[in-house]
Amino acid sequence: TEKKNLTSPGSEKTLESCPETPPTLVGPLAVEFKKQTLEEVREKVGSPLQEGGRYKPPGCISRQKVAIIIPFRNRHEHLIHLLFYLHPILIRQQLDYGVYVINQDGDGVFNRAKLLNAGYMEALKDYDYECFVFSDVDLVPLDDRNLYRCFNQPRHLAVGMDKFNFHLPYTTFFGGVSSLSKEQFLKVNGFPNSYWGWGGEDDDIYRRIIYNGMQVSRPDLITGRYKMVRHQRDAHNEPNPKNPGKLSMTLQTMKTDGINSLEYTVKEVMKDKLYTFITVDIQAPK
Ligand code: UD2
Ligand code: MN
Repeated sequence: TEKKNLTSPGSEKTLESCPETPPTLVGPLAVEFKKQTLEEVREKVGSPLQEGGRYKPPGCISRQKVAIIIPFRNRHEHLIHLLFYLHPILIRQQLDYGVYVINQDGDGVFNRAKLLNAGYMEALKDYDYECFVFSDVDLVPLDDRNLYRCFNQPRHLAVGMDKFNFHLPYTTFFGGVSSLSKEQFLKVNGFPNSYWGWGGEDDDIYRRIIYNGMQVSRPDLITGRYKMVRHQRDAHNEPNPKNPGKLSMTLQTMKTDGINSLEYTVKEVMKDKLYTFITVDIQAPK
């Protein structure tokens, strides 16, 4: 165990690195989506947090600095459910973390992957994050042993969703929740920016990972269970018939379409106790 000496003026304290396996995990969780307000969630789970949805364990030095990136538009009810369950889990996992909700401005076509790229950039303006967990707003983990951190290989966390009968829908599936270290993310040039509307972007980054000589790591099917808040397809996020065909070009396009070609503008940054809410204009087609 590494010992770090923190000698800031006035305090002399030796903090050890947090244990490899967090000691206070409870395993399987009971999750129910009850109606509650953001204010109620702030009161129930907000007290250990710093403004902006930030936390670090008080008694030890966290093993990783993790940014949770959530692509978002008009899903406030889902966000409340997620924050209510996720914060206590991340706290038990002893992470040094921040929660970033990346809100697409306007009502043009939605683009999950481009929002995730913008979230990566914005989180790094805030803090020296070394790991990025990309999570749909509607996916709540059902087991706190599913660690929201980074691994030797890019990780797919949402392996057993209730809507897929707690199984992978197909073996190369990478949707829902995933984590990449900064290094892994840059190696694949991030997500593609050019997948507008629903579908394909998760398969594109899966290919990027494989094409760059990496593999996907996963938790087992018990630890990796998730519950999705049930929903209809949103307006302005129709399945895009152009997206699946783009996958045959990923080997070429990944070099130029990604974090190295990302363009967007920040419209607003709002810090709440439970999250940092960043509204971005990603130049969506109408
Ligand atoms: C699947 C994948 C998802 C992504 C998507 C295809 C699962 C659980 N997840 O999700 O990772 O690959 O297919 O694009 O299988 N969102 C908004 N507002 C909108 C539209 C989308 O906030 O108007 C965000 C939100 O975080 C949502 C995510 O985008 O969870 C994915 O959209 P979805 O939930 O409609 O798609 P779904 O469940 O088929
Ligand atoms: Mn969904």
